[in-house]
Amino acid sequence: MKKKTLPFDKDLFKRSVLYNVKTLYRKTMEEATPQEMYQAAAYAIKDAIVDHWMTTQKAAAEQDPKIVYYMSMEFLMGRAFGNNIINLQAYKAVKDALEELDIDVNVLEDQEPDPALGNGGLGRLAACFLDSLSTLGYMAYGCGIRYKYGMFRQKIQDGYQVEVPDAWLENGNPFELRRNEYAKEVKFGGYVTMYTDDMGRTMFKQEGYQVVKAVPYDLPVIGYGNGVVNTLRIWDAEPIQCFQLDSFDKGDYQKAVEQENLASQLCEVLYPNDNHIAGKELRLKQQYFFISASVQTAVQKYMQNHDDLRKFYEKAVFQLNDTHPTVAVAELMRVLMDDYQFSWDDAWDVTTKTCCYTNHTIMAEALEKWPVDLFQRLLPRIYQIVDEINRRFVDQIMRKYTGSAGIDVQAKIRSMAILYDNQVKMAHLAIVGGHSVNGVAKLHTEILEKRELKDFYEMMPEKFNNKTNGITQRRFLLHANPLLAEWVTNKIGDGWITDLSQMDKLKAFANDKKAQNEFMEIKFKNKERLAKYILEHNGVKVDPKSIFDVQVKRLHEYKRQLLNILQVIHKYNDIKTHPSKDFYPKTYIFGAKAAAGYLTAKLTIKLINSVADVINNDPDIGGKIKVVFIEDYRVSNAELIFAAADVSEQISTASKEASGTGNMKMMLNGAVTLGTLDGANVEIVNEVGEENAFIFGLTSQEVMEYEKNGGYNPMDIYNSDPNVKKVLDMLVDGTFSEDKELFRPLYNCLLNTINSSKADQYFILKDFESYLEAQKRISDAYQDKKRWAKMALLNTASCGKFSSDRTIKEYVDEVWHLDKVELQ
Ligand code: 73E
Repeated sequence: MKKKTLPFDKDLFKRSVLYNVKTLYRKTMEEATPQEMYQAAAYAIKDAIVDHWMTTQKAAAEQDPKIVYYMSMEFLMGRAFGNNIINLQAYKAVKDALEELDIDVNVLEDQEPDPALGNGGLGRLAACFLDSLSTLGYMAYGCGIRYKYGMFRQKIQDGYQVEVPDAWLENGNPFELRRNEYAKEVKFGGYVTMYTDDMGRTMFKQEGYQVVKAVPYDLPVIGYGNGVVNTLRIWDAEPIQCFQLDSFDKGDYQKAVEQENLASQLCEVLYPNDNHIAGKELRLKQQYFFISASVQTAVQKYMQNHDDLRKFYEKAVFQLNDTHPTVAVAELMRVLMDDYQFSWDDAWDVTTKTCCYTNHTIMAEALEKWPVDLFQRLLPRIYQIVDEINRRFVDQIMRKYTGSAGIDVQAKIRSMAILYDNQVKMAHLAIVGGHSVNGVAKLHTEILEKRELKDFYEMMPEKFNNKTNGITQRRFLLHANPLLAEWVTNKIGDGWITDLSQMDKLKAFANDKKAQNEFMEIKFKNKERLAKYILEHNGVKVDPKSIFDVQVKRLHEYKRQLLNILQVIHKYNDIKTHPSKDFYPKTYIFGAKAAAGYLTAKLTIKLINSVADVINNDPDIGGKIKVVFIEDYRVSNAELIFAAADVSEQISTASKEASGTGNMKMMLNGAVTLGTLDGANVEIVNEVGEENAFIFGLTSQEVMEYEKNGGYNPMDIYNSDPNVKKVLDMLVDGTFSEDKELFRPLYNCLLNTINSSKADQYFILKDFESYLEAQKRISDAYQDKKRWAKMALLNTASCGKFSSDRTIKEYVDEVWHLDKVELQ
């Protein structure tokens, strides 16, 4: 039986492109610039999408399925054009049509700015989830912010990172729709007054506030081959026109100006910090802004075709992507009580049944805590509600534990209260205000239950669950690696595109010599493709026959790019002192953005580039190793990099990386993991087998044990291991910089001689020897061509579990309980 594919009218598309070039630019195709052609083609694709979008929304209105609202400060969508035509199953038709117009689809795709409304894993996860929700046929809204400037673009100048604003909207966004009719008002500041309504009830009202208009922009999220189109709704802020102000504000010129300023600042820029919260007032404003607008919309949408708001949770669920959207708990309470006259208990019942929270990190610096006075000043009514939630919760703790033998009730309150030490603890609010708390990998959830959130887990174990992250194979294999995608389809059919567990069938080819050769030949071609990119962008020539050893991710101490580059320095010494020793050539590829104010991270980038300079230009090395730092690592070049990776460096300090998702993307593309037993690496090794991964270093248990006992003394290692001593000394002896002191801060991070308990907090020296040994195993394994091919192939074959489709199914079955929408 031939599978049904979505209809796509190639000729109509062609006509539409020509027409768009004419009406948008008054030009013919010959006159149009590549950017103009991209715009014309994108509008033509949008045309095709809109039909499916309307059909989906109509079916949903009739069938009234439950909807998930995925609330997130970040959606790292990556380019839409290629992905959209893939999911419309129109890639080939569009490619052919464009060819007939003498346009190369790849050139066109490169015209699109990379929408980067996110920092890293957390934002990209949200994007993968939307792709899976549509593909599986569930109704979903992504709710977020339309930042005018997304993640900064990174330039490398003299080895240093320079941040350049990301004006992604400069040429407009052909796929978005401004929906003025759904605009909402969001109120900040002022004070709360009490009044009695006609029914004699005591009511609360915010007055003397500033107000901004939240305007939604809708972006289509297309399911693969099923015609389902969901919506990513991102909010922009606009000033309210003065004549719209209520009577209190009429004529208040000062206030009008303030409101205008507020509106212009709100959505200006994404905070470029990953796994770190700076606690800025504007960030809290951003959070409340998009949450208030989203919550109001969700309630209003429900009320259009239902009358009993007490059953809201039967049709809506809010998934909070980390604590950043947690004000949703209090905002839903506010809307229910203040706008719909709910009692506290009724509102609480609905709210807790609607909200769910995902925890993504245990890094202390990423914990969101707001000073009470700031929170209260900015959100007076919300604060009042949080205060009451806290009062009731503390009561509950006391009722539960007072009189229990051996339990210190005050200690419980200290560890669990939402308001404590003059701070609002957002994670606590999210846990108390919802019915589900999940971690993002087995190990991470275990650490939450046993350590970070132990008291909560003991008090409410039924809320806790694990949802191991996943990635979409549509973007990260079908789009990113067309050669491998085609090969897989030839071997096992195309079922894997919507059911990644079918990759298992590839295991039958693991020992097949021909299959192995084909697989490695594809890897080689992808390495050539990346080598070309590196030559064009870095001016460095790399050998596609060398091992491509890749570490691409945000720069953070816990991710230990420093461990990697120290190992490279060691290898450099090794080759210099033993020039005739057999060594298989390796290319170390780095890509990473550092938060603008994170000095250690920025200095690590400089070090990587300085080491690259020395090694790449040292004739003694003869090209045996090369070091490349890829500028401006982002979703679009990530797709090239993953496809070309032989070795996937996942070397975080065990217990620190909640899950990781780059690890899964590289596995999917046939890279072998060199990693610690951290995050989802543990599950990757479980799936692929220990013999097909290279694991090293302390376990999370061991790390946590050291931490409990105040760390360890790296000086002991420095003094006893001459390799370590040599490498560290080179950081401060001028080898990599004329200014000997330049890298001193990194040296001091490792060997803090003043306060040894602050030295090497990420166990870099502790894991160094074990890491070297794992690198050696990799080099040996690679030289056994057959063994390597089998390993690489088995990695691709074993990645079935790591599809975000699987993750979403688990959320649906165990937490959200959504119904599928059926299209005719
Ligand atoms: O391990 C990753 C995880 O794979 C984790 O560090 C990341 O989330 C990914 C998806 O689950 C993450 N990012 C943040 N917290 N965890 C974060 C925190 C504050 C601001 C921005 C991002």
